[in-house]
Amino acid sequence: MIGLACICAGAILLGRTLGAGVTGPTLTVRVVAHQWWWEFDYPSVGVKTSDVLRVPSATNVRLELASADVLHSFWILGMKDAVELVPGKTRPLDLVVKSPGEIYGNCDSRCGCATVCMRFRVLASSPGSFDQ
Ligand SMILES: [Cu+2]
Repeated sequence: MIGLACICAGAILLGRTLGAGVTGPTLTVRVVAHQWWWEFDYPSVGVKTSDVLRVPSATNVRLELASADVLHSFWILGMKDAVELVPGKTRPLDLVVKSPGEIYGNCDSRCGCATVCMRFRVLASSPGSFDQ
């Protein structure tokens, strides 16, 4: 099941139905929540980052959300509801950041750190800059 969320401030679009001009996923990122950090794995390029999700803007990015240990949740500023992450299950979520910029994200479940230590940033750059 693909999580659904809202459009906020024209910055992000999440959900099953994509906006006009946006095609299917062109980049897949495995997102794994750990106590208490985020792992972002880009298998197509063999790169992993922690606590920073880098994406090209105006591009459909498929996030494969998972938890490595306990119950977490994935939320980005602008999403109506967080996506609950249950250990052992993977949940896909399509993300389109419409324009370059920075958005904050968080885990808002009670995984043991009262959300303070599971913040992350989404850094969107133009597709040309992202490829470099
Ligand atoms: Cu958490």
